Amino acid sequence: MLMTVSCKSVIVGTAGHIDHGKSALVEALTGTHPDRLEEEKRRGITIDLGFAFLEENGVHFGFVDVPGHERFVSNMLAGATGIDVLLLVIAADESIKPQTREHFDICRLLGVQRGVVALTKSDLVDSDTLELVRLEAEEYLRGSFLENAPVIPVSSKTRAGLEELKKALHAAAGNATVKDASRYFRLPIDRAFAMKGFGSVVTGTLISGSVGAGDEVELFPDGERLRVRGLHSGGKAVERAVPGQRTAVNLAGIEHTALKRGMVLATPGKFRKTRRIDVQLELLASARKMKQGTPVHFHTGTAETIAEVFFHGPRELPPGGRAFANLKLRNEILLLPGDRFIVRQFSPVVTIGGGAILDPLARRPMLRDTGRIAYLETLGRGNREEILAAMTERAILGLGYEEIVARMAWMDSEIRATAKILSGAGRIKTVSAEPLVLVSDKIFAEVRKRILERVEQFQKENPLLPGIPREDLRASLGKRVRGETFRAALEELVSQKRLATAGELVKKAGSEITLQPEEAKAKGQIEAAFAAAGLQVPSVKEVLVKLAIEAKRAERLLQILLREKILVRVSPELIFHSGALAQLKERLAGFKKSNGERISVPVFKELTGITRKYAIPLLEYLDRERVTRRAGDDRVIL
Ligand SMILES: Nc1nc2c(ncn2[C@@H]2O[C@H](COP(=O)(O)OP(=O)(O)OP(=O)(O)O)[C@@H](O)[C@H]2O)c(=O)[nH]1
Ligand SMILES: [Mg+2]
Repeated sequence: MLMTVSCKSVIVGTAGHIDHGKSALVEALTGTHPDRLEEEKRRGITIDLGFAFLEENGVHFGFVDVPGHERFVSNMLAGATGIDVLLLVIAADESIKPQTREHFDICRLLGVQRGVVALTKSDLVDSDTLELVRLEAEEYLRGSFLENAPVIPVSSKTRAGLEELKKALHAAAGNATVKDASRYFRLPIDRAFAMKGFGSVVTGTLISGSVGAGDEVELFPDGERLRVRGLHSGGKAVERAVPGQRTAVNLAGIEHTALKRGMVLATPGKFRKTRRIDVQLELLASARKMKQGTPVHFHTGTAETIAEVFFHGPRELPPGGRAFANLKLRNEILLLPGDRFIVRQFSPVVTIGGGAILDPLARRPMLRDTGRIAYLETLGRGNREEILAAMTERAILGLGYEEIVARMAWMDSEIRATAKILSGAGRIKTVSAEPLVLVSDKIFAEVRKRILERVEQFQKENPLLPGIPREDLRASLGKRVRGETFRAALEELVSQKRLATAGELVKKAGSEITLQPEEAKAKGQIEAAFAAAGLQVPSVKEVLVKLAIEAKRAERLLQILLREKILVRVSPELIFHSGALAQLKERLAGFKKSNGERISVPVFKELTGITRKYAIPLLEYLDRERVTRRAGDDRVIL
């Protein structure tokens, strides 16, 4: 799909203490007051998220305005997802207050990388106070991602400083990395409602990929597949929405009451919701030390649940510390690597830390999984080759394509290119290209070794059998070896001329059946018995009972003679010597020369001197061999 993006799309999120003038500033910048609710207007505070748009100088700004009240931090968190540029609001008459700090911590933990500081209500203070607040702000932000951010005094009342603020927002927008429209689509839902004449509509900040009218999307965590009926992006109806925009999606086939904040729309059929995640966790310096098993409020995207924290390393995390942790979530959520989250204490409810998802599909930590920390370190470093190598190594059953996508959200080209590099370097083995299945070199070598051992053992135990049936060999390796791995390993052993296959049988290359003296003798006796009988063949049983070896071995010798085509099975009961059959064919050829091509069953019996019991199966055999062809009651000699 071709897309022309005329405008850069950037999400600006406000943050700051209650009553510091965030909403008024958004209105002063965009002309839209973001407070929508009756209660907000009555109380003069923001309760839930508000939105406004501004298109200027080739940049499309989507503003997300958050509430400053400490009771509504969870709403603020839902809005903080997907922020490209932070607009940190500090009122000049109050300076830094608790939610200034909390909101700022949240934005830092969520990985926001740039922003602008607005000193609002500059009309209420004198220039000395303004300078003091500026110094306090700069001091507070030192060492953080806003260390060099512009600090701009503004007044929504007098409009002083607004032009300068806009310039600063443009500069920040210019530096913002564009979210990738070519990746998988994901939209965390922050509102769901019904619109007359349209049906269900959800809104959110499009954080990745793109979505178009007519697309099918998957709703998480419910798993329903829904069709996109129409779209609004940045406040306008569009055919396709690209990331970095506030997006409204009109969905077919679902009641708006079944949709709510915290759910996610995503590319269908790729991802899995999860309840166990491995994360990099950071505890704020202001927090109390965290103990093993601590329950916390867990916020990610627009979702919120409760989590219990289990550390992979030391069982306790000091304030300001970082650790690898396994989180057990109360509700299932869609999470992907790199997603950020915030944790808040139970009581009092304050933000105590946050971090990034490393493995969204983790399991309960197990003591015997000693490689887990090293694996998480690898995930944390983010080198795709190292990650895929480590993932493959940990996948005893082999690693399939779908698993890689669900765990890492990598694109097809990324997966194939990485697998190719690792295969080329001999670090992993691609046992199937379509669908892609990878196994570690170690596991592949192990499977090859076990196959060889099995075949050798089988041939030792069954010297008269030509090989082990492929399916039996496969089954003998157990369920932990997948079909693709088995096939690739067998193929490699055959191409290395260590094993050979004959039809469905697998044997050691170059191996021949070696007979014991008494077996060789018995084999000769069987052949002689059939050779001497000509077309008046004895029953198999009759021949075998006369031998000096037991029935099972005798039966195998018969099989060998059949395989060597010395004997030929003409019907389930009748076996002939190949010499006798060759003679018969010659006699028929002679008959054709002197009597013509037609021969009846009675004449055939006469010619061969055999009874009907033998004549019919023999003729049917000759038909199959295309020596004769049936024509009514007669045969035509071909
Ligand atoms: N004098 C003056 N008053 C302002 C200015 N900006 C906002 N105010 C006033 O300050 C009060 C709070 O402004 P809001 O914009 O609602 O503050 P807020 O940060 O959005 O508050 P919450 O959303 O509840 O956290 C309102 O009465 C505004 O009129 C300003 O620049 N100058
Ligand atoms: Mg407000």
